[in-house]
Amino acid sequence: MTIIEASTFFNGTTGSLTGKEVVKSARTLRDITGIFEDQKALEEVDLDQIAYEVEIHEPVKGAEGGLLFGTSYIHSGKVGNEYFMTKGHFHEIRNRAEYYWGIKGEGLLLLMDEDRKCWAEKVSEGSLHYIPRNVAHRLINTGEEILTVGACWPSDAGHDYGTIQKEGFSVRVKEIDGRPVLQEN
Ligand code: S6P
Ligand code: ZN
Repeated sequence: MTIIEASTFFNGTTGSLTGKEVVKSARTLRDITGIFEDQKALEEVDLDQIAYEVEIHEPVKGAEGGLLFGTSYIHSGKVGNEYFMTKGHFHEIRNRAEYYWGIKGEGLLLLMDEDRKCWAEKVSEGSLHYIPRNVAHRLINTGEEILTVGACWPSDAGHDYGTIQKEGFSVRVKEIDGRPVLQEN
């Protein structure tokens, strides 16, 4: 019998994942232009800047019964008065839940059920968020530093981006008088 060295590392302070089976991706503003309301404001920003990055420890692909573990880094910024945010998605297998937890920065987790009822939870260092089954989720950086959020979800959950692309969330988060405000979409 042997003792095996760990091959993947998670830095709890920065959220950083390194080592084996870690997959990294990034989305620029150009990749997500459609999610912002103020299309005119998009002409005034650098579309090639990164809106968010994701690191995922992916020991399994799509298999039922597995888990995935990731860190999302949402950059700070706005398009018009709308904050940088993730595309947002339902899980393709709708009944798959997910955990999020705040690691660094300030933001909101916008949630929407299948009846399009929306609510939001404040995300900050140490906050824990249970995303129930059948609930779409989007992270929004309302602060001035990078919003870093951990996640763990079933490996077969998948992403349904199409529904949000078509119908959006029923609520938008905008900065009004220097504060985040929820507005009906
Ligand atoms: C996956 C989990 C996160 C998001 C990430 C980016 O189920 O919820 O890893 O994928 O925060 O967001 P999005 O909406 O672009 O996938
Ligand atoms: Zn998810």
